[in-house]
Amino acid sequence: MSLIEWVELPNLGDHRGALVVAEANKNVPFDIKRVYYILDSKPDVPRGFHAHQELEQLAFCIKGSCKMIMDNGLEKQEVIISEPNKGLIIPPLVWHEMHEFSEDCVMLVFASDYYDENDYIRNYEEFRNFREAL
Ligand code: T46
Repeated sequence: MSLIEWVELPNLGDHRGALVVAEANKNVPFDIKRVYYILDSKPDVPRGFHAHQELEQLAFCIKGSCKMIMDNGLEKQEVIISEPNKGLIIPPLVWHEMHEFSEDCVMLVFASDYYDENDYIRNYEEFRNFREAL
């Protein structure tokens, strides 16, 4: 599977404006158990710096943009998330970092499970070891 995978949601907008629809197990490729959003971020204050053991996520910038660094331990790529209906899949066991948030950025994330701090690997060395042990 490619490190960078996008999901495009249908925009059913009309002259009144945009209307974007996300449906679990249909255009979102998992059961959505949690939704969170990130806003009021600072351009020079990065976030993330972890991988998940099992959690699957889909992240959109429904307003503004940010740069996402994705690293599976073998390959590292960076992408800009900037379209309200084009989300980036954050699969398990991918170290991810968010940088360069625009002032107006609103990031919306769909997650396949409830919050569980035990699912996070927040140390890069530990992440590398975890991957190598697979
Ligand atoms: C991710 C990236 C894209 C909760 O209590 N419940 C939650 O659902 C979330 C998401 C966070 N928290 C707590 C955990 C921390 O004490 O809120 C605090 C800030 O979370 P964190 O430092 O993990 O935030 P980010 O922006 O570094 O990472 C977040 C998500 O946590 C993470 O799963 O993949 O966004």
